[in-house]
Amino acid sequence: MPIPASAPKTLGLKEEKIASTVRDLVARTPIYDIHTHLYDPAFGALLLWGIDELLVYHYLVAEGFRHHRLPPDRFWAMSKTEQADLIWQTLFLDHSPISESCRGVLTCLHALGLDAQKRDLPALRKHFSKWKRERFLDKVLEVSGVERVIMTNSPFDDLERPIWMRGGKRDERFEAALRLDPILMSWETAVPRLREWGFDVGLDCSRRTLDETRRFLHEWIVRMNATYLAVSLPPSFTFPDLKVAGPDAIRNHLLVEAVLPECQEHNLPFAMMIGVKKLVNPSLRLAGDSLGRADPGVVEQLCAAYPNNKFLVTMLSRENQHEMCVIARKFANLHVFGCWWFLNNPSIIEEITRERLELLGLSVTPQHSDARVLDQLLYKWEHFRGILSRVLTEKYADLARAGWAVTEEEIRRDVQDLFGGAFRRFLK
Ligand code: RAT
Ligand code: ZN
Repeated sequence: MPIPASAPKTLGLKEEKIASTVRDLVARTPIYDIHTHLYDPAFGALLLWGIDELLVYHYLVAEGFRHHRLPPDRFWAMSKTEQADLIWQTLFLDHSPISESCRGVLTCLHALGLDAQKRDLPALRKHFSKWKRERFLDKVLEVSGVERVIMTNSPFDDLERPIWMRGGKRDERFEAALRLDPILMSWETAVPRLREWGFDVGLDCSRRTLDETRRFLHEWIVRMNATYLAVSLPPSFTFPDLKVAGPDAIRNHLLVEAVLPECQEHNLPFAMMIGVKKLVNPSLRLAGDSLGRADPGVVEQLCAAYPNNKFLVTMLSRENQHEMCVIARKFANLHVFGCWWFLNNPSIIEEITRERLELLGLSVTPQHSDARVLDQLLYKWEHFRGILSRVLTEKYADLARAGWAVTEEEIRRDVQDLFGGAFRRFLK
């Protein structure tokens, strides 16, 4: 249907201008990347970057095994360079690199002005060896248009913990998210560590244990200046009655009597990343996780039962996305974010982004990068920008046909919301 003659002419953009304006604003609006596995450079070698790290990204490792069929222990015994060589050979030279993770490597190289066309891995390595970490960081943030990133930080990580304990200057572009998997997913492994660090906790759910867990959380929230607390949960995650004993009982006590009160006290959201089946193939290590359909009803229950808490939620199963959107319509204390992990593929991102915009308008954070290697910011966001531009253009064109022509200023505001503005408002 053409735009009706009555559509406001002076105020809004003409249909043919919408696409280029959206593309331009989506390309230029700075991004607040709310979930990554990147580190502030103060964390030294924990901040991964460069071609070999890109090639041994666990998404690619998993794909490599489908072709080379090397026994996993032989693969893990290889050096990082050898692993990268094998993945390059298998996924880029023996076959065309059309999977999203492979294409991602090429987008990164392209964005850095490197010529992958020659298929010369040693030459690519040589190029990366010229960079110093800090300069490379500035370059990647500049080219990717990312202005701030939120890390994933665990006090239980033996490499990370001493750096936090030492303190020191932080790069303001990196914020912390306090990750609680050991506390909520394997309390029996957390207890001895917490005791070793001077917290009087036990395997029970005594008042003392809960208070001491809160004291631990409080210390780390302050130490990290955390932006939110987070956990990744299995598809089986439920929220049974606290009085019912069972394997989930401790988790639920810790959740509602330690984590949620502590979040509330600091006015911080609790992020639940739901749907991971850990290590279905342990021999693949980090690449060995899978997913399962979860029950979004658990989010509904928590949002209703704890109206003074804020919840950030992303779900791993494609089948859970629609239900999640409907739940978010009911609870303003819920903010949906990202196309996580196995969903981070163009066809699925496009579908989910449309679904979210149609059900939730602009009150979502449609994407996060989950980058583990700094360079990946270049591809994860570039690929998303293309999709978002397409979807937004279509939505604004639909509005124009309904007699509502958007202005450039309105598009700018909306894109800012999707790239972090809505999240910032949710935090307040
Ligand atoms: O996407 C990933 O890299 C996964 O391995 C996970 O880290 C996941 O994103 C998570 O945060 O648990
Ligand atoms: Zn992640």
